[in-house]
Amino acid sequence: MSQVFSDNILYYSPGSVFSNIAILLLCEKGIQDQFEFRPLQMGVDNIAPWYIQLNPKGQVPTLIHSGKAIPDSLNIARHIDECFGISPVLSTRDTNVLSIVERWRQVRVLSLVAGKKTETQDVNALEDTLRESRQNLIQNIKEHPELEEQYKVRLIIHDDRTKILIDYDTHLLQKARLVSLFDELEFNLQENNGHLLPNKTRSVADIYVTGILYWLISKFDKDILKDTPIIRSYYLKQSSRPSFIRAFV
Ligand SMILES: N[C@@H](CCC(=O)N[C@@H](CS)C(=O)NCC(=O)O)C(=O)O
Repeated sequence: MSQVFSDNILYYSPGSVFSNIAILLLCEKGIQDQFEFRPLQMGVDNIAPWYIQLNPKGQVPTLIHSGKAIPDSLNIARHIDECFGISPVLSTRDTNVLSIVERWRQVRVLSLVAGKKTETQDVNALEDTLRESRQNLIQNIKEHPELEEQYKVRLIIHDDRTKILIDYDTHLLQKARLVSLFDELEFNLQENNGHLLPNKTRSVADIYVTGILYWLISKFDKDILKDTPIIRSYYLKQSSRPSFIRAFV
């Protein structure tokens, strides 16, 4: 893909967890029609110089609003909450809300589906592919010395992603994190009468939890909520909201 200039764009990758969250955010605010949704070819577009300039991490999503690049789903949430004052307000600076968001963002769901799932799993081919894409990044630095700083940021992300994909202990850690998050969520929803927060307000935390549950159900385990009835009923409620239906159905 080559860059075509436009003022309002969402760069995303269909089906990726944080892209889903960005889409859900725009739909929650009812502003999805104001943005052109542009899918990226991952592995190609996201490390191309034009994109690295917009988002040095080379990740999706990136929102372009009035020509300004806003990388990262939480920055996008804050930006649209502040720029589009229309309700619902997503409380993107509330510390209780942010602590839930950060705990859910910490689970590297990629490791659950595409990571090294057993000690003996052969990941040689994957390692070769990842080594090759690292070489491509280094080549990009040589060809675009003016973007060296940005590409160094991408290299760190690349190395972290490699660990997520080929390290068995990382896979076990992510699984354990997910189990403890589910326990905590089931408990909190019960305590708060079906809400994430004691004050029962809806917030950006609901967007993250719903978006991540949706991703886990569609890509990891469709029965993941079978032993957590309170989470299941929370998810059913969230996924029948008009914003969710606009985003994914
Ligand atoms: N903190 C970022 C994380 C974004 C992220 O991890 N994006 C993934 C897809 S869900 C990505 O672009 N991965 C591709 C890559 O790094 O090559 C956010 O919340 O937007």
